[in-house]
Amino acid sequence: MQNQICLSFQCNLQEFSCHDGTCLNSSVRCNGINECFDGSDEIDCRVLKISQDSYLGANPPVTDDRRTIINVSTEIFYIGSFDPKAMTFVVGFKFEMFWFDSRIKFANLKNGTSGAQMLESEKQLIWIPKIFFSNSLQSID
Ligand SMILES: [Ca+2]
Repeated sequence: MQNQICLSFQCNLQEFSCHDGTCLNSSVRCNGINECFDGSDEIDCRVLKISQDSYLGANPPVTDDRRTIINVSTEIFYIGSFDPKAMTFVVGFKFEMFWFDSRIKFANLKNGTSGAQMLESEKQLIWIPKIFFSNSLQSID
């Protein structure tokens, strides 16, 4: 497949150039709606850019000293019942993990929930830390 790129010097930095040279606001690029006459604003809207030949999703990203750094944040927003006999308590919390994977590149990202989103099939390709709480009443994924 051959892609043709039409450069338009009429578009400003906040605009996207359709293949026919029409300038549209960049917010319409990869929003799921064909605004360009030729639909070029919805071409190649994938979010995840990895080399499927060299990226191994089973392997974590490592730093130069062969470590994988994962920053963890926990926010407890609810403390419920406490049963001292059973030695259990109920708590609601938000658990977030942050890490950097230099093997992954993203494109076509938008602020908020509009626009291109990473597909579930794309999420399956990347390495994500597996976390489990062995002493919880319910499994948490
Ligand atoms: Ca569009």
